[in-house]
Amino acid sequence: MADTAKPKGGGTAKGSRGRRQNQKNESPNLADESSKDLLDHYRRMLLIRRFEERTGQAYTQARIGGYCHLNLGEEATVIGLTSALHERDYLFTNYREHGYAIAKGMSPRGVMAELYGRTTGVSKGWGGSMHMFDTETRLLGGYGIVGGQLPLATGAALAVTYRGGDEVVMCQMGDGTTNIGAWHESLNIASLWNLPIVYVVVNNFTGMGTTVEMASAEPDLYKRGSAFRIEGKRVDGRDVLAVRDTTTELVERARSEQRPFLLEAFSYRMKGHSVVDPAKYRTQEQADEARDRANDPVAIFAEKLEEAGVLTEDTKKEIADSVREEVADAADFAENSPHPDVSTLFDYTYATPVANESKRMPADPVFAE
Ligand SMILES: Cc1ncc(C[n+]2csc(CCOP(=O)(O)OP(=O)(O)O)c2C)c(N)n1
Repeated sequence: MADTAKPKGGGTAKGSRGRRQNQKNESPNLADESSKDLLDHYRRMLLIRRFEERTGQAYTQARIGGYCHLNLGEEATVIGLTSALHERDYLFTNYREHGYAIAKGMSPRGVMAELYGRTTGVSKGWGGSMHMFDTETRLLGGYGIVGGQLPLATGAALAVTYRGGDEVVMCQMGDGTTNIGAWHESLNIASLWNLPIVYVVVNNFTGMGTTVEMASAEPDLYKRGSAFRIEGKRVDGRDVLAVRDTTTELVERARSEQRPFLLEAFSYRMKGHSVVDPAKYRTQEQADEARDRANDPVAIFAEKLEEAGVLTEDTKKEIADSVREEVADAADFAENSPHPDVSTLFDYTYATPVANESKRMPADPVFAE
């Protein structure tokens, strides 16, 4: 088990600061990287940032309904994790998944249209923010039940093994999810049955308003696989290249060794738990830390690229403009797409027809009786 970081301090902000200060990054040397790849990472991180800002705005304008959780502050984690996956690998996430959907290959148009609840959305408008799903890009949801994705992802890894495939399953979750029963059951089975799965805990230090230290007897979350003999690592989730490399190592080991692994990536949640959460439970110190430019993965990476001469002022502007256009186009596309007809409400509930499936609507007489 890699123990490169020793967080100090219990409590709240102190614990998270400890993690940040003690994490030793093995960030790759930029000179060994192709400029094209670096700029591509940067562009995709910026796309998620601007997409999520636009989503927040559209939500407050009542264009988007239901629950809505943003990846703001987690862009390096999202891009680093997904860069390590092959197209054929599967990804399961929690409800905070817009960025993952785009990073795994869904179009911003399809994701935005889903948020708007339109037929052109990736789940035909019936899923919304928490239920992006696409068999083609192999993002198999988006789950609103905390921990709901764990048994499903574990089952997918079993299916891969059963078929003799060489795909790997990645199962993303938040820190709070490591205290859910499904966590223990899933990791136990995955280890017993040698399943090719990487469980990824995105540690933003808070499950809604509850800090990791308040909820977890072992707050070093990457160690929590040890009860199941699952090797774990922690990485600085603000560093896209470090995340990519650590994840690649674990994904490829899962593939070649046919074993489960655990990765903890920490980064800051810039805003509240969901769009409607003003995060008043945070102390001023915690709020400042979350919004500190030194913890902003997009700003960190831009500075790094600028220093290395990879990102010039002109390129930065070009990227910013094209990202702005892409997000505006996605929002226009969503806005101008049709709403689904209510008669199709049950059409996509099951992959195959189910004999006794109820097709009754709440307004049907049978409900009124
Ligand atoms: C089984 C279940 N219990 C409670 C909730 C309500 N809930 C939604 S998100 C959340 C916090 C989860 O935190 P974490 O796993 O750290 O993910 P984060 O939102 O920080 O990304 C809770 C308790 C739920 N959706 N499902």
